[in-house]
Order: sequence, then C-alpha cells, then structure tokens
Amino acid sequence: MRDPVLHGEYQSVADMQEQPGSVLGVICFSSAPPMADQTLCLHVPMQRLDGPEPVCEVWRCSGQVAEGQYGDIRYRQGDGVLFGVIALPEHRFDSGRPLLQQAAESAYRQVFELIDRLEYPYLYRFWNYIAGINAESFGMERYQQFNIGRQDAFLAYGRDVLGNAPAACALGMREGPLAIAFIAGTAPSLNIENPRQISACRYPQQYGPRSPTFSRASLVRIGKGLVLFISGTASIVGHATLHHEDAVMQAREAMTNIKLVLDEANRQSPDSFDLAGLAYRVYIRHPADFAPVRAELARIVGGQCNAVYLQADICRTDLLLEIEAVHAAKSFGME
Ligand code: 3EB
Repeated sequence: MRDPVLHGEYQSVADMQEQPGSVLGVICFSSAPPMADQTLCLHVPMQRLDGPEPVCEVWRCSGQVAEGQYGDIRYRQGDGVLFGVIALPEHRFDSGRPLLQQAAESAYRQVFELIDRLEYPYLYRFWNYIAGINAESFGMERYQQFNIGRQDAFLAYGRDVLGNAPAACALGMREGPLAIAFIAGTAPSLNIENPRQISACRYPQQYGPRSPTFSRASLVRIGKGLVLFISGTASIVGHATLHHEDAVMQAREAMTNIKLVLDEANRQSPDSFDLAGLAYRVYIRHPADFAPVRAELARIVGGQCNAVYLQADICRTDLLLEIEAVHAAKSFGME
C-alpha cells in the first residue's frame, strides 16, 4: 500500500481537472458565482487582484475518497484525512440574538459532531469567511460575534480554547453566507505558536469579550509527508497592531511573524521549512496596496514567490492585510 499523502496547491479550474490523485476538497475564490461543478467546493466571493478567476486551493490525497453530507456539512474523507465545507445563511437563525454568533456556533457544533462520529478527531485547519466582518450589530462588531459562537462550540464539545487549537484564518467579504472549510484527521497535529505574539487564545479583553480560537500554525505528519498550515498572519506584535497606515510595513511585519513560526516548525523537523518553499495567500483590504505589497513579498522571499492576492476585509479595522501560507514541498506530490 502506498503511504497516504495530503497535498495542497493553488490552481486554475483547468489545471485542477488535469492532475492525478483524488480531490479531497477545493476552496474557490471568484467575484462571480461559481460554475456548477461536481467536486466538493467552497465558493468564496472575493476578487482576485493578481490574475484570472476563479483561483482555487485544491487539496488532494492518495487512495480513494468517499463523499457525504452531515447536516449542513458536505465532506470527503480519505486515508486519515477529512475535508469539509459549510455555507450557512444567517437568515436561518432567530433574530433575538446576534445571527452570526448563532451561525458560527451551529457550524462549529456540526463540525465537532461529524468528526466525533467519523473518528477524525484532530482538527488541523479552519478557513472562515464572514460577510461584513467589521460591521456592527447588536452593539458588537461582527467578528466578535463570530468569536463568541466559535468559542461556545469549542467549549460545548470539551475542546481546548486556551491552546492547542487548530490553525485558522478569518476574513471578510461584502456579502454571502458564513463560509467555512476545514481539514481534520486521525493523527494528532503539533500546534505551533509564535514567541513574538501572544497566543490569540489569550488576547486581552480590549479585542472583544471572547478570544479567537486558533494557533499560529499546525504541523501534521501524514504518511511520509509533513504538512504545515500557517494561520492568517498579520502585523501584530504581542497583541498590538503595528504600522496602522502602512501596508508595506504591515507586510514586512507579517512576514517576520511567518519566519518566526517557520523557525518554531524547524525545531520540530530541522531544515524542513523556508520562506521560498511556502505557497502564500495574501488578503489585502485596499486594492491600491496590492502592487507595493507584492513587490515587498518578492523582495523578502526572493526569486519566485508562489502567492495569490485577494481583496478582503481583515478582522481588525487597523489591519490592512493578512498573509496565510501552506508548505508546498515536492515530497507531498503524487507519484
Ligand atoms: C490575528 O493574528 C489576525 O479568528 O480565526 C488570524 C488568523 C486572525 C485567524 C481567526 C484571526 C483568525 O489575530 C487575525
């Protein structure tokens, strides 16, 4: 039997249909609504700044995959890994309490129930896409409502909210249902923090009544491969935002944070990771910042920088960008 493999990369729809291996799941970014498509796909309504749409993050695994639906989740399960997506319209919930909080709690509860049932108990990565992330309702910013609902679900299922959380990102778009993708598996992951940043699970109250629930990265051994998921990373040192008006400086600070996370990952697995070996997704609030930020990343990474740029809102109003990454080593590829 071949070793199980999990591999992620950014592709156009055409590339995606040509490659071998079983597609485990897809996150598809485009301003236009998605084309009908048989692959399991989460559509995220965001504009790409650096090339044609749609642009997809495609996860493949070795061996067969089985597909299923559980409540609002559509999922595929393969050898040791499960990929799921949820798109939850907020109008389904009752208007007495913050709708987004209820939607987030419901989505996360369903995820925990599913992975308990199917016995993929370890969560590696969440992608969270939230309409109007900086808007206020019920006297609270919507990102804070999301954090309450998410944390309530973690607590309800007895999961750790003070450390050991999965990697994640949380970005804003103009409209659309709460859109979440996740990867879970049968092997524990190593969750990594950044020594230069307070754990997000322990942010002080000034950022909201409940902290976000994520680690700076998660490292998973799958077969002979290692997958490193780096969470959305911003210009935050300690818990404070730096360089309020300067997107290039924010990019530099975020990349310093990513470099420190890589150093932590390399302590677990020496010389496995470097900046040039990552595939990046860069979320930029103001399209005018795209060109200078891309030039800065090219300077820092050097040579070819494998990155996709999208227009998005970021969860703090003073953040102008967020950068996430995944390790894309060749050894993960399908033979
Ligand atoms: C930060 O470091 C920036 O709420 O899941 C990054 C990654 C951020 C994930 C989340 C938020 C989340 O706090 C924001």
